[in-house]
Amino acid sequence: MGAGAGYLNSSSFILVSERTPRYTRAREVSLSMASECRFGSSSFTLAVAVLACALSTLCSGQAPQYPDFPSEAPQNFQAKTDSFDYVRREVMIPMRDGVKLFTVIVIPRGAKNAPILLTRTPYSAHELTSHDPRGGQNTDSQPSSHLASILWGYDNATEVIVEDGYIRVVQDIRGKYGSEGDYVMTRPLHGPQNPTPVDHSTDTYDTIDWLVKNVPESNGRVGILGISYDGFLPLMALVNPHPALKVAVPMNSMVDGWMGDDWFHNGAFRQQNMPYIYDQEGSRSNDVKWWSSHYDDYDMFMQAGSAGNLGRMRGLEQMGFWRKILEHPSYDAFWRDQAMDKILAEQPLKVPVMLVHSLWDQEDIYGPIAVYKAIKPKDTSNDKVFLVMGPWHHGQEIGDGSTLGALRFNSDTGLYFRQNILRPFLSRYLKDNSQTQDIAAVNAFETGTNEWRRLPSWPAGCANNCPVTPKPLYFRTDQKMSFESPHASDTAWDEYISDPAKPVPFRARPIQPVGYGIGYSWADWLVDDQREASGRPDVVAFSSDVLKEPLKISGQPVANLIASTTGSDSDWVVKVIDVYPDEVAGQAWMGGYQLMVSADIFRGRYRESLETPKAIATGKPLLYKFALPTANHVFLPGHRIMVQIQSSWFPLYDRNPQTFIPNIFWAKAGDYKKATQRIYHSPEQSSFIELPVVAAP
Ligand code: PG9
Repeated sequence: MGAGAGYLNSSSFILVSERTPRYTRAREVSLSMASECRFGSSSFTLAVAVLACALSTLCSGQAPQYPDFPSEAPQNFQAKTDSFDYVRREVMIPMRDGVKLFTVIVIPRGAKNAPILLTRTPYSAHELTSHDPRGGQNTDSQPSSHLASILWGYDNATEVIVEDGYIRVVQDIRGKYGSEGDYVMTRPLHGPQNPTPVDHSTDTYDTIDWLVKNVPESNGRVGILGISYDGFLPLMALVNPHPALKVAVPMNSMVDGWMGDDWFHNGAFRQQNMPYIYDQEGSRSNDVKWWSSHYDDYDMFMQAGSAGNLGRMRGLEQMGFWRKILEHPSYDAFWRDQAMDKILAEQPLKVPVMLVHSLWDQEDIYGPIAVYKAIKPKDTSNDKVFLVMGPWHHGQEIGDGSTLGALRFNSDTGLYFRQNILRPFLSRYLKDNSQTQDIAAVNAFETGTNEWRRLPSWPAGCANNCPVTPKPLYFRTDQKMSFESPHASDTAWDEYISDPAKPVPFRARPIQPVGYGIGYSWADWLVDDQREASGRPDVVAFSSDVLKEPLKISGQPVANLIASTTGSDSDWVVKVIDVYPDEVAGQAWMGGYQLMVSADIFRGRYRESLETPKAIATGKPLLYKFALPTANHVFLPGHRIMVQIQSSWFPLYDRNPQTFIPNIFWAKAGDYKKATQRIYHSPEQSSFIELPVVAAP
């Protein structure tokens, strides 16, 4: 269209001219669409033209100048689903405060007296019950007439649910997706952190109450299960549980956001979870998305400086949970009061629970074991608290568990869990007239030998309760390790320079954001080969001699570092590693592999108190003692034990500026300083890792 020529995009008027109420909208459209009424370049001509454009159809009140052409889409489409092997109901279940929660109920066709398996989620009940039979997990996926197909994926131990005839119920928690109400991240129980009378305990109670009264196909027994956030929710269900709740299976539960799950580990902030907060709180349906600005997350976080600054640059302070994180960098009442292990330690034990833990859980490696330690002592009849640990990443137990990264387990450990542990456990508590099933109190996969072990308790070295004894493995001169303590002739320390301008990457660059699905390897990072790190000048690596006998550890290794820094604050990362033989028959890629079996980070300012950070005395050897995640591992003959120490794990964890400042979220460029770090190993100042060594049966 040439300059000066005019045209009217009349379709915008015609479209809305059928019914009177739409005229209002038509007028708005006509004015806002002035740019589409192009008559000339001068503003006066344009104004006149726009007016003419607006009046020509609207003021005449004329009907459209063409025949009626009705929409082909039915007003209320009714799908013909009689051939489906399930019936789907979508309901809004009222809570005690009047808020209604969107709930999908999927019933095997013809079911009678069937138990209910409930999952509550912030991740879309619709999504969790609408998977594509081809394995897709996107909103455009095609539904299926088969229950087994729609329930594929996250949280759904599909074959157990389908083959055992459970009624599947998935509910959006308040404030997310189809549910009404306000969203609060892992909403705490009513109390100091939550002034309302409603929480996940009351919402679960109200939901179960409604379900047993309104789902006539059910036998009135309900089990709750879920992974991660959805694994935190079954823990909440155990607080004042509804009498119809007969069993809970919290898997990879988020339990304590500060000690060692999603937000911090021992005070070091997991900044790669900032996008999670953004997406989760930005909108009800996660439509507001964090954006990518660098292919390598290492560059994105370096460019921003501090996590606080990155949040500010991205508008994250609009999200309430981010503001709470900024205000609570230390282990104060905010975190302590909502730690689920501490809460459940105070509750009577009424409902049988199976806690499921992944030995390489890259998100919630602290929670399940912490809950086990808190509630097992109350299980005096030894029939209410069960523990499963498998060689999995976060949530892998509901998928294929044959491999993890480079590791091969000789069997599908996920399938084994579902068929031989989960299935009989659920059936025992949920089915009418079910036979008592023989389920071990602890089912623990032993990595290294790749065997499942049935154990009476945890930690227990073997079925007969072989003792587990803490045994110090000392750092020695020449970067050696031994069970013999240092000699007077040993050198007194090893040192390295930690430079916040070049933090140690936690995995090979370019570093991906946290993510699952095609192209993402985040889930596997805890089993990445640590060889690259062991060769860096800012990582110190101590190794044992080649083992002649197998050495089994069951439990949590404890780091006892005597270390000094020339800074006034410092992070200490300790990694216990299995070094494979130089060549491995049949698995060439494992030759010389350095596999982390237990590792964590500790922020030095919390050495004396987790609540009140304190500057570190510069240059002074001080003890840093902290427990590492649980392992159940056999170091085989021909392997070596290695321990690596470094002072950054970037960008998963934010950088410690190495200069003490009150709140690291607001560290300025000038606060980040190089420091010389020393690890002591003299007879007087001996650093060691206490290994939970199992005596041979
Ligand atoms: N690890 C995720 C999470 C749990 C709880 C809070 C925030 C994040 C998850 O996988 O659900």
